[in-house]
Amino acid sequence: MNIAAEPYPFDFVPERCALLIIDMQRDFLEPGGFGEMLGNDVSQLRRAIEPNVKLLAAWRAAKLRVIHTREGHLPDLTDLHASKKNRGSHAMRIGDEGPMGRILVRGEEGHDIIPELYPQKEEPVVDKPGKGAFHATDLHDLLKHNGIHQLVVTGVTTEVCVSTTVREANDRGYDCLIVEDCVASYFPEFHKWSLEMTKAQGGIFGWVSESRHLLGALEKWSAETCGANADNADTADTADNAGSAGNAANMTVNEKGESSGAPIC
Ligand code: TIU
Repeated sequence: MNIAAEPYPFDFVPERCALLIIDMQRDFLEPGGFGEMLGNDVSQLRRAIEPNVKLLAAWRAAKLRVIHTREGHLPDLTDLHASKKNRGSHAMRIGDEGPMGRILVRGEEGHDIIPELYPQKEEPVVDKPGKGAFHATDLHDLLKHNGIHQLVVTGVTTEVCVSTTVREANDRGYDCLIVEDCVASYFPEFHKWSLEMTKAQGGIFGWVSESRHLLGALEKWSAETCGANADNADTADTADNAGSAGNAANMTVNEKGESSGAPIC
């Protein structure tokens, strides 16, 4: 299924595609967190919340794979190298006590995902110590085991963790599409140029599109697949249909959140 995108249409294969939501954490989006501590205006990021809420709802309704990431460190900071800890000249550093708990530390309030986009229990959450979601995580294995080779990427910030992750994914063989209105930066110019860089040179790192195109495609996919499922349900007692693999009624999501086949409508 083709989705309008730049530099050219994206060949969306829903059952092979995950929605990867990068670091929509309180530390970055709410006052008092790491983002603000770095001197940034967090309101710049908040415009991406609503489009993400809509896209996530549609993705969930289509029963497709969703993965969330969080940037942060172990409470003893053994996974925080000195270079990251000491960078800049801030009064507060990663691991220090802030208004939402210890800054960018796993298990603290500020480290968690904002309530609007809170993960459901079957949705994996990848905790990452770096900017890229592949560095020092099991994301690549998780995707391989679930048959995923395309990523629709949203989250914050466009030029830091989103862009780093897309570049890592590109080098590992994934086709990535960044959803322009679902990513955001503290710096509008960096956001703009980061997207330009992604799609330059024939899509050197991937594709850029808008959530409305994804929403349309998801609606079409759900209607087609659920239509097929309804047909199967009508004839489910015939020998030809009983137990057939790969049909629309065949999608399962197990307790580990692993899915297979097509959506349950
Ligand atoms: N500072 C900044 O723009 N971003 C980060 O530190 N992390 C993410 O982008 N997630």
